[in-house]
Amino acid sequence: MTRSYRHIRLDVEAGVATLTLNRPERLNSFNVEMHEEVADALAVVRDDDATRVLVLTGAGRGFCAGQDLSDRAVAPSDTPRDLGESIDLYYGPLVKALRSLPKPVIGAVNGVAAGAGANIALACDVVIAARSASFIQAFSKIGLMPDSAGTFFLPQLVGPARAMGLALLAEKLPAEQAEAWGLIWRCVDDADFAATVESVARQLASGPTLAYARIKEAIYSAKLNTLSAQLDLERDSQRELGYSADYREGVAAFMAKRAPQFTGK
Ligand code: LHQ
Repeated sequence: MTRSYRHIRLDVEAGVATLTLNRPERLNSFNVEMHEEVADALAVVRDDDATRVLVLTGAGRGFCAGQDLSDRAVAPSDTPRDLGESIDLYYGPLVKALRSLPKPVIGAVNGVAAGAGANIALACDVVIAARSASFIQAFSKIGLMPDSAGTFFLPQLVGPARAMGLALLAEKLPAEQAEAWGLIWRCVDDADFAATVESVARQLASGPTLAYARIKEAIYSAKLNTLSAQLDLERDSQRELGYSADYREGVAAFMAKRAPQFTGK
């Protein structure tokens, strides 16, 4: 199934939805229309039970250069702009939608990820970057600060010292370094990038989707919870998963020494 949009593509095949940001001439930077299209596509992916993993990627040589700085909605002009509005309406909901999607999201970072584009990549659950890709907290170069939860993700992922350096100095962090610092899951050679993303997507699309949803929820709650609250959350989720068809299948397959056939239910 392919859904037609103007600035993105949504292709769904064998349980894998691929959302491609598709404004390559502007390094897939966001304008209002693209935000609206992405929000629509994410709702489609969320509501379709047959879709069990989302891959977010970019067309052309970039992943996403953040906000389209020429977009009239945010470009500085004689009339003051309320940038908070754009965050309230678009960037915040986008980050929350990716995090709360009850299925795994792969950030397939094919090229440069800058500004909000870098943090949208970090909002994905598993980030795989091509070796030629890079991450730039470009905000301070234009007099802004990281948004799209950059100030939340960065210190958690790489610690406050590196988070601060990345945000203040706005230097390009090559994918290889991003992997070494623990910012992303994996950096792979450009020649292997597409095959690696596809193989991880297929693995996740044939996995226990309900368990993945609970894993996401638990890992993302951990930072804010006490040990006791986290143990309670794990108990409640494990209880729910214990009733799932995939648990039954997983154990049956283990006992029979065969590969499990998970249905995501
Ligand atoms: C672009 C952009 C772009 C428009 C490349 N816009 N055209 C939230 C709330 C509200 C308001 C403000 O922002 C935010 C969040 C944010 O994301 S703020 C941060 C916005 N992003 C940036 O500041 C990054 C700007 N881009 C760059 O620094 C460079 O383009 C990078 C480092 C990403 C890539 O550099 P190069 O590989 O040298 O490519 P390039 O600069 O030549 O870009 C290629 C084309 O894409 C070029 O157009 P042209 O017509 O000259 O070929 C750029 O103008 C265009 N482009 N980013 N964000």
